[in-house]
Order: sequence, then C-alpha cells, then structure tokens
Amino acid sequence: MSILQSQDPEIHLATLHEELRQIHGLELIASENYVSPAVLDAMSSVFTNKYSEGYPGKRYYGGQEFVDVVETLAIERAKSLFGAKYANVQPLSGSPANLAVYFALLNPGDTVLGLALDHGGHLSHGHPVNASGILYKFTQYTVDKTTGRIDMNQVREIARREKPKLILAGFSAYSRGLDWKEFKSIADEVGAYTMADIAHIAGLVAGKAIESPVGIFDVVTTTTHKTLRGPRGALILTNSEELSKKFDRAIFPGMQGGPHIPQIAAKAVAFGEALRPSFQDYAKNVILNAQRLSSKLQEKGFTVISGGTDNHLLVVDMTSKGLSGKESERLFDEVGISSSRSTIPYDPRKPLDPSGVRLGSAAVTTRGFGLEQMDFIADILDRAVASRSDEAKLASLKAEVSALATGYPLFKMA
Ligand code: DSN
Repeated sequence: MSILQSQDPEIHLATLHEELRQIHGLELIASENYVSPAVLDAMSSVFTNKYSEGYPGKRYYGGQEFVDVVETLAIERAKSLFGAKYANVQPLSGSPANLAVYFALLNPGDTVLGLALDHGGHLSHGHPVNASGILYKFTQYTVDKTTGRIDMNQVREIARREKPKLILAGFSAYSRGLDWKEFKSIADEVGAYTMADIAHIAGLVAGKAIESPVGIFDVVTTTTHKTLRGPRGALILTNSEELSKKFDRAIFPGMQGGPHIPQIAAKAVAFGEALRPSFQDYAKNVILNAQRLSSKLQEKGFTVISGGTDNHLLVVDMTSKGLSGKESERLFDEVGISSSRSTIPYDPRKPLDPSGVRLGSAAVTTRGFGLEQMDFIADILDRAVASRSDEAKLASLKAEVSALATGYPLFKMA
C-alpha cells in the first residue's frame, strides 16, 4: 500500500481511476500526451518545498545551489533543443507565457494581429473574454472559406491597414503549416514584432519534422506538455539578448512569484528526451499517423477541414455525419476515445456545441501506435457514429478499444 493510499484514500482512488481510464482508453485530444516515467518522477520531488524567486545565480532566497543546477540544465537543454540563444523556463503554462510576452513588448491598448479563435487560434490570442483581448487591441485574421487555410494576402492587407505592434502566428486547432518567413516579411514591412506560439507543434519542431520559427521570429512561446511530451508548463525562446531581458523581467517580478522547480526539473528531463535521435522518429510518426487518420476518415465520408493535415491534428466537421461537436465528443467518450469539440471556420453553431471535433495523434503515437492502429481508430469512430443509438453496440466497441489500448503501455520507451 502506498503512503498516499493509506493517508488519503479518496485522492488515491481518484488517481488510480484516472490511471485506469488512461490505460483502457485512447487519447485523441490534440493537446495531450503521455509523459515518461522519468518526467513523472522529476515532478514529485522535494524541490516542491523550495522558494526560488529570481534566476540562477540571482535569487532572493538562500539554499539555491541545487535549484540552480536544475534550472540551468533546463535552460541549456531548451536552448540546444530549439537552437535558441535565450530561454526562460519558468512560465507556469502557455497563457501566462503569452501574457508575459505581451506585457514585455506592448503597452495596454496596443494593436496585435492574431488568428481568430474560431478559425483555430487560442483564447490568449486576443479573445474578448481573455486578459489578452481586454488589455490589448487585437485584430484578427481568419482562414479562407474555401481552402480552410490562412491566406497570407489577407494577413498582409490587415497588417498594412491596422499597423499592429506585434504579429502573432500560432494556433490551437489549425492543421496546416505556417509560412514563418512570410509572416516575418509582413511584420518587417509594418514595423511589428513577430511572436510564434508553437504550443501545439513544439515537439514536431524539436523533432525537426516541422520548420522552426526560432531565428526567424523575435520570440517563440510554447507549452511543454503537448507534442513536446513534457510536464505541464511553458517556455519563452528568443535570440535577442535585449528581448530576453524584457521577457525575464516580465515573468519575474512582472507576473509570477516563485518558480515551480519540480516542473522545471521535469521540463529538463523532457528536453533531454527530446534531444535523443529517437524523438525525431516520434515526431515523424506523429504526422504520418495524423495524416493516416485524416485520410481514412475522409474515405468513410467525414469532412476534414482543409482536406487534411501537415501536423499532429485534424478538425473534423461532424455535421457531415449528422452530429454536433458536443454530441460527437460524448459519443466517442462512450467508446473510450477522448476528443475535444471544436469550432470549425465560419461555424454556424455556438462554441459550447460547435460543429467539429479536434483529433490528434501525439498521445497514441507515444504508446507505439502506427498506421494499422490509426486505421482501427478511424474504423471505431465510424462504427460509433453508425451505432450511436445502440447502447449494446457502443459497449462492445468500448471493449474493442480497451482490448487494443491495454496492449500498449502509456509510454513506450524508444
Ligand atoms: N487547451 C489547449 C488546447 O487544447 O489546445 C490550449 O491551451
């Protein structure tokens, strides 16, 4: 019996149930992944007892000799993984990292150009209910109605008209590549900073399967827990010494207090894993798996936004099968497959019950899934839709999912 089990059976039981849910089900939420046992281990250390405001060598508390080792390793590994000159590994998550960049570069009311949330952007990219949209004047570009892709002519036209101080490229639900150099040339034309939020694709960039904006853009933010397969958290990268000082000050003392050292230790472990050559195979396979799922679903009559994917995710218009996004998310949950409802571009439905679901391949690829298993997933999703009012059939599909899933550990060491 573990210490947690004997001391707090309620929390232990919930944790155990979650572990079983993950083992028996399949994770297709595009922003999720399974971390390695070493990353998990690093997160549960005595570093949680420690306050460490400041940065390595410049702290406001004593007793930092081992904290500094950890944070320095995390910084050095992040820099070498992404080929960046400066890295701040303290952001608690993606939204605070983005806000810190705005705080560092902008004054309240300044204009920013970013991708609209319902076209694949993110809340922290200027949605009116988010601090980003309340404090700054966001103006948004969209995807083209016919192609489902970002139209760089539109980006240039809006940038010329609105003269933003910052141009933001990045997304939560966009399955196509971004032309970093074209964004940069537009920003140069209007005198704007460039910021890439690569939260979703960071692992694919680190694994060299997608071109990196580092060295092209002024600043790159990312979470560490999506395709990058680390603990929950974020980082900020830049090649500019001047900007790096601004970002450091924006994180501390600007926005955050004591950094979460166990998370930083776990980030260092995850960056170490991503530096191994095998991570490049992982990144490649994530994309191949997403592309396979996308083409198999289209063969079965599902409409995939933009007709496919260049990364780890796809957005499926479920109205092509007579279901809303919320109904689909619930249906897939019933067969043990987690997904997330998603708006589609120009969605006639409301965000709480939009038309689409977003699916991703990062987590199942970590389990060791290949093309054959992606075909199985497409087949199960299709059969779930066809059997949506038949409880017995759905229960038998759930058993099929569990039989396959339990054959694969949550994390397969490459
Ligand atoms: N919630 C994350 C996602 O699902 O994309 C982004 O913050």
